[in-house]
Amino acid sequence: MTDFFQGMAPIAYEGPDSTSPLAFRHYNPDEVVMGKRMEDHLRFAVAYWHSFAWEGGDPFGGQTFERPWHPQDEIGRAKVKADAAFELFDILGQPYFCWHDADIRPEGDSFAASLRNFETIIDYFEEKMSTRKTRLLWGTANMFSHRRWMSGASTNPDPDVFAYSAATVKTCMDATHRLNGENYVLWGGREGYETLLNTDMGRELDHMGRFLNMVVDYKHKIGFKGAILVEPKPQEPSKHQYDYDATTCYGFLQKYGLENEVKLNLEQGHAILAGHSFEHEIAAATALGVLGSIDMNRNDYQSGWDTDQFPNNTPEVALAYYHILKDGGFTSGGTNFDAKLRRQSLDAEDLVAAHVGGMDICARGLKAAAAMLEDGGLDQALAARYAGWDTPEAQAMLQGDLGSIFEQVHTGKVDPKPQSGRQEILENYVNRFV
Ligand SMILES: [Mn+2]
Repeated sequence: MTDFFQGMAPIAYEGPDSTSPLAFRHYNPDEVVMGKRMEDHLRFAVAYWHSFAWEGGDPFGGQTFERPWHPQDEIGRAKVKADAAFELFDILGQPYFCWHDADIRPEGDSFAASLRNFETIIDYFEEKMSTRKTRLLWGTANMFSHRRWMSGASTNPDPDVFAYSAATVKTCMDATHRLNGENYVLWGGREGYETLLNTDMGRELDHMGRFLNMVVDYKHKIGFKGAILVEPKPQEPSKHQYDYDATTCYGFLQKYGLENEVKLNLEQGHAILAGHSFEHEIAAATALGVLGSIDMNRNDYQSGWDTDQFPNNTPEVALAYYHILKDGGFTSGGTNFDAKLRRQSLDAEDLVAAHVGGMDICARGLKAAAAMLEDGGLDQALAARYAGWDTPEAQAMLQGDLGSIFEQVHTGKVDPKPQSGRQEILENYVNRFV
């Protein structure tokens, strides 16, 4: 036990009228929404990196947080950090957590020394998880922070770094498998480039494709049943990231024969950086059959960089879950809070309140999304808008060719009559639910 959270009690559901700053007003794990418990729909995870590894630095200043596990360079303090993390999990009652190797263990002076530290903490997690409901949503490798990754991991021009990346991912997949993780994620931290003047893009993409094939082969070799997920992001830290957005990733997966093996972990903030909305990315992934999991957060709409704030916008979140529910909901995936405190939010209470608020916003969004689906208004509007395609003539056209279609149009049998897209009416409809 640490005294970091000072014995804070587990957060309770008190209903929408509660005025307590630390109570759930909407997240009621056992409440049934569209035939499924809310906890089983949302599948919340706490992200170790933002909540326990990040020290409050930004590009202009260093650490603002002072935690009992600082400095993070020693295995004893890594265990104190783990103690505090599981205390937060007990307070929130969320079912999952997620980590990078570098979040949970101190870096050693060799690959083998880092691995010993990592395995010590994995043992420690295993012991803690054996007496709790907390499970692992996914594990991943941090292949972007240490200077060895400055020119990329699997796309590095140096084959020694490719080798180091492969060995690192193997250890993280082994640990994820051991902890019964439900997915394994690869975010291409520095898989991209700063300038084409020193970059052979075609060769780097081929290496990244080969690397991901090795990951999939290893998953099958060890019998890992979870999903392999890649996470799109358009820029930052590299000027040009290869995994730009959902459709770019899908094209990459298809080129390297992985579209049936790998799915996507989509993030609200990354969608915004790519010039998309979150629901666009989710709808694109569901249309392509590759929705895996989500990293829930929000970006600042003015600053233009990845601010990783906790979500607080019900309409945005509702439309995201609308597309997730429409796709049948999560299978192995879940809602991971890839979100961090503001650097002035120093207190343990801030960390709890941030998650409580985020979970509540997601619960509100989920309930609104379910209500819209059950009402069916948006589906009816879509069916009406595309009704012309239900005729035998329209279906036959799809089997025809340009010449036969030309004959229909040229003889005057086809005469388009523009119809309203009804956008404002549909926006007003959504506003009834959010
Ligand atoms: Mn993320």
